Amino acid sequence: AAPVVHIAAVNKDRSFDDYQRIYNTIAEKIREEDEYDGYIGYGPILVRLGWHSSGTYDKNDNTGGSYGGTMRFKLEQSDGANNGLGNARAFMEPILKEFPWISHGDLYTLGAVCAVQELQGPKVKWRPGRVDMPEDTTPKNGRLPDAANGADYVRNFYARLNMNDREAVALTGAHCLGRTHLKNSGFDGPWGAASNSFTNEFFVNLLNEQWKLQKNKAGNMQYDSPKGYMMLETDYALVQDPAYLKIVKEFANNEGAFFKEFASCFQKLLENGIDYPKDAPTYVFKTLDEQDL
Ligand code: HIF
Repeated sequence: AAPVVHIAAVNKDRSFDDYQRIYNTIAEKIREEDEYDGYIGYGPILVRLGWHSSGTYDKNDNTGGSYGGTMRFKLEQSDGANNGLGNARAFMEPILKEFPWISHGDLYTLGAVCAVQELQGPKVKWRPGRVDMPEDTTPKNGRLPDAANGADYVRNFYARLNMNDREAVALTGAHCLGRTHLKNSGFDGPWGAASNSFTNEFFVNLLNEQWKLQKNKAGNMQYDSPKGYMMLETDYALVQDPAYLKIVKEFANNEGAFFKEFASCFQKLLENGIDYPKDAPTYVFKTLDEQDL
């Protein structure tokens, strides 16, 4: 079969200001509802919603990905890897009511970009044009990654998303945000101390903490440190593999290099499988701080 083609549909009636308005509405709601998940707030789970909407992509046939907004269907929501994302979708519901013209794919990816930026991460370029597709285009469950795996699995998984080693390591730095929850994934604990601030702490902790592989309360294996931090086996794989380790050391020592690489491969992750016409606009949103809001 011919590969699937997803062409961004640029809505000529909408301008940068319309999307910045949605960005601001999401950012203000993150700031307002700061008590969520033990005062971590909604930023991290919005990053997870945006990436899980995109992470079904398969470069071999161009199926999956964020374009069709199929995360709005039960089939995709019921993938075990998406446990807990109901909270993020519920967060987005009033935003969709207020801006019914935006597609689910555009909204969920814009939410992830907003969260990264509002949590002091790098500016991530964003482009509109995803179109809600019918239910029968929903990818089958099982395309999102399983954390109980080592470096070979990680490399193969990211290759399906068209990501090389440097991109795979940079993306994983997003695990500075948020935490694992026993009731969602069967893992337990945060990756570091500053769970709602986007930094290179993930790489620093990976190199500097005393990690011990042990069974958690749910019977799953994870690395734990005396400070109460955790690493998934797929995270720890980045120090076990020599090619990955070199990049982890670079990002631990150079936050600017991490931010630069993350900004470009996170945009790529959110846009996988979409063809943008030459005249499609690219937006860089202002943070609330930059607007004195
Ligand atoms: Fe995660 N990730 N991720 N992840 N993730 C979890 C939580 C978050 C993987 C597993 C898990 C990426 C890649 C991978 C975030 C962002 C990104 C959880 C815990 C698991 C198990 C969920 C829960 O229990 O609530 C695996 C196996 C990955 C590939 C190897 C991305 C790069 C790091 C692509 C990415 O951006 C964020 C943010 C969270 C925190 C969510 C929260 O509710 O706090």
